[in-house]
Amino acid sequence: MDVGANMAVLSAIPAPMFEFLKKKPDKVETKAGAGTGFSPDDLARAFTARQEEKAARAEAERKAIRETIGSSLLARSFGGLFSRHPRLDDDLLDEIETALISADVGVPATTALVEQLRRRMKAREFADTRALLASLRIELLAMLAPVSKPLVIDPAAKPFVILTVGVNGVGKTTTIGKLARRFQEDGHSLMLAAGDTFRAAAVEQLKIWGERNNVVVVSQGQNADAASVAFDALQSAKARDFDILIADTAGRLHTQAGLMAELGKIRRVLGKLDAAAPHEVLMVIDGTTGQNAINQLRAFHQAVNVTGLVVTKLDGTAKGGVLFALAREFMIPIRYIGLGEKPEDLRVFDPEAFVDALLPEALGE
Ligand SMILES: Nc1nc2c(ncn2[C@@H]2O[C@H](COP(=O)(O)OP(=O)(O)OP(=O)(O)O)[C@@H](O)[C@H]2O)c(=O)[nH]1
Ligand SMILES: [Mg+2]
Repeated sequence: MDVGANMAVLSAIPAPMFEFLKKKPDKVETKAGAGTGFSPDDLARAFTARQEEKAARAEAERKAIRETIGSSLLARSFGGLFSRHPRLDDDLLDEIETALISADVGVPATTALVEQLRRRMKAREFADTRALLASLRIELLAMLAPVSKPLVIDPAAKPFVILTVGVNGVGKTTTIGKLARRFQEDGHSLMLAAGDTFRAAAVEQLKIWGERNNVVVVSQGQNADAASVAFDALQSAKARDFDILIADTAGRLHTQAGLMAELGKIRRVLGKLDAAAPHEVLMVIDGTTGQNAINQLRAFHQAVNVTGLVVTKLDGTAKGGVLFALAREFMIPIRYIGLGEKPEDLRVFDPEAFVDALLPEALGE
């Protein structure tokens, strides 16, 4: 694993925002702002600024997805398809099938998609290839719609506990750094638990970063019991009133029964302190894994009841289609996608931007 890359992500997290509200109020306090030290105007301006900032960020997320996925190998394999096959015939359908299979959409999902298109083509429902493309886009979107549920931090959960799990090297620790940046930008206080106790470097990298960025990291050194680290961290986060606790765990193969059972123990131990914890079990999946991702998710889901997914490394792969296969098989929300190694390269999953990038509406023209 690459400690250096993780450190780059972790150390690039900016100071918390909300500087505006930290400034001394320059107006006389009135009734509506009484007790807060801010006038209604101050609060209204801060609210508007916050809304604008959120809208700008959502647009930036969609743009990043369109640009990165749009230039990926996957999108390129769809790219020439309609110009090479301007006619509605079986050749076009065969090409679509090949493109979907090579993108790792998986055989069951691909067959369902293509057979549906074939039926409608034979029934002369499509006037031209553009109409067929439009229908394919709708079908792809429909597959992703059920898993489009962004992670919402419940303010009533104090702290909101996120347990990250996944096989080795998929991007768990990097994702935690990216998430920490996001949550800080949203004004949340957070604590991290260095639950990867297998490697000294894993604990160290979180500790060093925590010191630099003023984020508390709970650890117990190498070979400590991961469940006991999680327990201590939750106890401490509760006592100190943190909004969010993110627990890292060591990577493990989904076939290693003992290690998978350990994840169940971490889960149970957290539940002793807060019956609702962990509030999110976030499984990180390497988007380049291919169909094996299905087996991984099945095993992790069985062990710890996964509630959300992050699919990483979708930059520069032709295999992003695994998202469709995962969605079809499990319907577990895909919270974020990883589009690179930089801190900002974790994006809220937006199915429309994703399908738009893979199959632009203009492709059939
Ligand atoms: N290109 C690309 N690389 C990524 C992405 N996410 C993570 N990586 C890289 O993947 C490598 C492994 O990331 P880690 O965060 O260490 O993965 P991990 O799951 O914590 O690994 P273990 O703790 O060893 O199981 C690092 O080099 C990361 O920079 C992504 O979205 N895109
Ligand atoms: Mg790690």
